[in-house]
Amino acid sequence: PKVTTVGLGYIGLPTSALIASNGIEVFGVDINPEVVETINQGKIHIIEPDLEDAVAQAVEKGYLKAGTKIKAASTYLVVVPTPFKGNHEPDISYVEAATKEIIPHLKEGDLYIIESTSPVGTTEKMRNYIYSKRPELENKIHIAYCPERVLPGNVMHELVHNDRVIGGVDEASTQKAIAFYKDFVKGELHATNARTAEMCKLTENSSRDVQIAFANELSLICDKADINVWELIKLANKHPRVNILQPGCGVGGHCIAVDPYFITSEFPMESQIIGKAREINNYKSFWCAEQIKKGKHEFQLKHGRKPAIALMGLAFKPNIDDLRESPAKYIVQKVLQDAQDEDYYIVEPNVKSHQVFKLTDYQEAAEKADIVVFLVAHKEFKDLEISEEKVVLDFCGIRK
Ligand code: SAJ
Repeated sequence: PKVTTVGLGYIGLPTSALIASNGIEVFGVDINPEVVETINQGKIHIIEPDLEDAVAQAVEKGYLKAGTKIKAASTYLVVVPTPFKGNHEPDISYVEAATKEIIPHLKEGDLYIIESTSPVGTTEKMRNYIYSKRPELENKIHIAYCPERVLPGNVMHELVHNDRVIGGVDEASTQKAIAFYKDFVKGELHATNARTAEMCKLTENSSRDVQIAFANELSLICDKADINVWELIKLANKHPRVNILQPGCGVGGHCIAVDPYFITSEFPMESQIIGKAREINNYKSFWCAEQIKKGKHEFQLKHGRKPAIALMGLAFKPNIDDLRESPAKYIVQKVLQDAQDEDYYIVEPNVKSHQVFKLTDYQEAAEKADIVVFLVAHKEFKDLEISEEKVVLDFCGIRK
């Protein structure tokens, strides 16, 4: 193959399929043999619009193959997860493990790129690691960092059209990596150094986290001040230089709620706002669960019976089926922990069934419940009819 990709997840697989669809031979590596087998059959193990077609075609034409062991290529892409450990410390062990396996295959002129979200300095660390094992290759290979920036649900489009930030450990590496991405990216390719590119990825997601925290903080203030936060934000945004995001039931997903910790863990004294934003967004989920509890008690006091409660939405954001790292799911779990034999209807229209939660159709749930809690602004909930006597707790602004 020309390109070996290590990691066939939410980014690695679409990226491999895209490169292969440009007539470049790609070998994708994943530690999971089931994933490898699925892909070699031209199928996919994740849900992402247009991905299945791209993989099926690339496999059929012979440009994309998968395996569990790395094959020699001229370009290596590291697209493995970088989670955090217990104390919100970034864990780069998958990047290290992938690099370790790539090292024996490297030869003069090769290009090694990390795409995984990484703490500042990771690419330089990997360069030092590579050269410690292969000193004869020093300055004879190219090493760069180029973060992915695609939005789940729109990956196949954004991979092609988004701008990319590309930072090599030296100028030659930057240029070599730019030449590589030019073949399949239509967005602009911006040259920088590796440290800046690493920080840029962390900055993008931290910026969004901070902005959402601002909206969430406003929602808490407005709740006390008896002001409709959605109307407030809409009006404030009429100002030409104000653009406030939407409050919600917390921030989830695998990026925005994670990446800021890659900054705060390394620069705890300096990253005051970034750290506080994480706290506010986490607190918002806790607060929502408390509000549901409060609503439940108030209902019981007023009606002398326990309410039936509909919990609408489990996904980490609207109109997707991804429940991982979801604040809505956290809230549902928390509410169920405190359950005192009320009836609960749990709703997630994007998922057929769930291992833990018994799911109810959204219309049926809204009909049967006394309290309807909107956690995620799924399109199905928008025009749902809810009779007036019901209590509505809208944490995602769908009924605004
Ligand atoms: N959210 C709000 N209010 C808003 C917008 C979002 O509460 O106004 C919440 C969502 O409900 C969700 C979370 O934030 O729980 C994150 O959702 P998102 O749509 O903002 O972002 P992700 O996590 O799906 O993807 C992000 C994107 N980054 C930015 O927009 C800066 C994407 O471009 C990145 O590639 C991706 O992270 C990643 O992989 O890092």
